[in-house]
Amino acid sequence: MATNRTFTMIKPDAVQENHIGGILHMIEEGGFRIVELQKLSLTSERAGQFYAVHAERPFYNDLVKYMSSGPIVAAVLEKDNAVADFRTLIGATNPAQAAEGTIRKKYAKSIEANAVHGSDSDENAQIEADFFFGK
Ligand code: IDP
Ligand code: MG
Repeated sequence: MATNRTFTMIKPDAVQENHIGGILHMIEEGGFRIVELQKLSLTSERAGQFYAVHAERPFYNDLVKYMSSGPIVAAVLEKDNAVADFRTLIGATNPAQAAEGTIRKKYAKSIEANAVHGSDSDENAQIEADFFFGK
């Protein structure tokens, strides 16, 4: 995958509260094209695999429980400089520190239930997109 793609999830809290449309609107308004899109639920096993990089962190078990607590929306997005620009659009991990105009500022409820995921590198964007949409 080239540097013009990133991967996102709309997390269970945001799906539960009917923010799929609002978040996809902000994504499109931000100049991203949605190239893959799927609503699905993660088992705790799959959520654990996705976040395996955080397995040693104190919040890992809660994170896996949360991410498997209800449906999510997974998507692949395309834009020049997609990874960095999408991190800017979503804002800081902790919504208390997220800038005005960001998705997390508007929709996140807590540092855990923070509405959206965004890949942190081109390499991880490819791995994460393949995790959901790979053949
Ligand atoms: P990111 O999603 O902004 O890249 P990461 O540090 O990669 O943040 O953490 C992955 C996810 O784990 C976060 O989006 C959030 O849901 C959760 N998380 C991160 N830090 C904490 C914490 O200190 N307490 C609880 N959950 C956390
Ligand atoms: Mg991360």
